[in-house]
Amino acid sequence: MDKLYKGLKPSRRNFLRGAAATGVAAFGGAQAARAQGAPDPAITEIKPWMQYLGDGVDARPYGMPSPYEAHVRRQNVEWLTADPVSSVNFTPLHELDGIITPNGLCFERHHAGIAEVDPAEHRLMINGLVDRPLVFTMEDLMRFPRENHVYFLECAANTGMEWAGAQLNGCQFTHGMIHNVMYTGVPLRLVLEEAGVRTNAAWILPEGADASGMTRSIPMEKALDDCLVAFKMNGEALRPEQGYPVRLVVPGWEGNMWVKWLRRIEVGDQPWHHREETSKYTDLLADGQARRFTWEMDAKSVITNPSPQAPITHGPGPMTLTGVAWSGRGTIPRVDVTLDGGANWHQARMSGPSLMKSMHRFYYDFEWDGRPMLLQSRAHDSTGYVQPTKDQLRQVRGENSIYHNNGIQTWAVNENGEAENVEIS
Ligand SMILES: Nc1nc2c(c(=O)[nH]1)N[C@H]1C(S)=C(S)[C@@H](COP(=O)(O)O)O[C@H]1N2
Ligand SMILES: [Mo]
Repeated sequence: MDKLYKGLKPSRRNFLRGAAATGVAAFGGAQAARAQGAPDPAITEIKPWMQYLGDGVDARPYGMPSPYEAHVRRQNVEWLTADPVSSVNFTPLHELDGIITPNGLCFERHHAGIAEVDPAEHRLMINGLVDRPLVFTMEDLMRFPRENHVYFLECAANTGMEWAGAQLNGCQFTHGMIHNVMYTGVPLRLVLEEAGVRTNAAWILPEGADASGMTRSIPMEKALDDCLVAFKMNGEALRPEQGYPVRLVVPGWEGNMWVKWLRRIEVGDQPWHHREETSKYTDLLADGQARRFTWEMDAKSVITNPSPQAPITHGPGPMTLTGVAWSGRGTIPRVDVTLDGGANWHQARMSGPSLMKSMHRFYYDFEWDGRPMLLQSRAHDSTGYVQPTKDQLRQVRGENSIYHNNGIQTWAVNENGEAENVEIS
């Protein structure tokens, strides 16, 4: 026992309480204090798993989470769409920490379901305004110099249901159309250079191999900048849900452009309005005009714990609040947090890698007095942009829009620690 706890430093919690900063007390705060009164069966009893030999190394060739983590899963909202084949499910943000989304929990958005592609039968074709139209096998693609980058992918419709007011009770549903993954892939620039882009080429039209054959026009400037033709996510092959064997990565831009099951890239001199999805991804303003080409994802943040699906269960005292922040324009040097609906703001503690166009993790450590709270977070990105309130957004964009809602989210926490999605002005 002694040995187990020896390495532990006095914690901030015990320091605040003035408790003896050694041994068990330093380890578990209130929990450990309780255990000192009555014997804790979790310590005194011999548990079943101490009495049998466990699975050997041949039993789990592809590891899965503990059965006790079965509640950690993607979820869809049935009434949202007519059919699960053209629909969306949501990343359980409130169950995650750090900045990387595990592959099996990355939200999915399909227009025609998941294509099950045989990589040996898959090709990527480059045609249009190029000197040499080319067809690549997967093996050909992997011979290019490849790179690793962590990027978030956010659907432009993320938080769209919240335009008119607080609706869905949980950050999984209000903010879960996002994932953050390390991609391994070839810079699109290298693939385009191989084909020889003509001087009058200004746009590309990537196309998917799924039944929706999804296409999106992307300006050449972006294609040559930081786009990737990616075949790995978090070290392993892309999952079928995410476009196996190859997808386009369009850092910082709306998820719709990240074409999955990428089979063709046409090079042209203007956007393909008649063929692509762009018409749907516009933001209708109050005066009937629509914002077009709103590709970049604005800075945004959300508190993931506590939140409606993750109430405070431990009562008043020291606690850590956490959340995520991201910007399609750079990094997130700073996040502010308020416990009282914006009367007082506190600078959050950032922890983990701060990477361009990637999710950032923030924490705020405080003593909860047990009184109701109105929690909000406000992201600042590296361009100096500050996340607006929902009302500020509505003043500029009206109420018709669904896309690009990056307004500040509020959770009302009651004295029992339960959280609810609310809106305050
Ligand atoms: N081929 C193809 N690519 C696609 C889609 C699709 O239905 N088919 N959906 C797009 C949309 S709208 C989004 S938000 C992202 C979702 O990526 P994900 O499923 O990895 O979360 O993929 C985009 N790429
Ligand atoms: Mo999307």
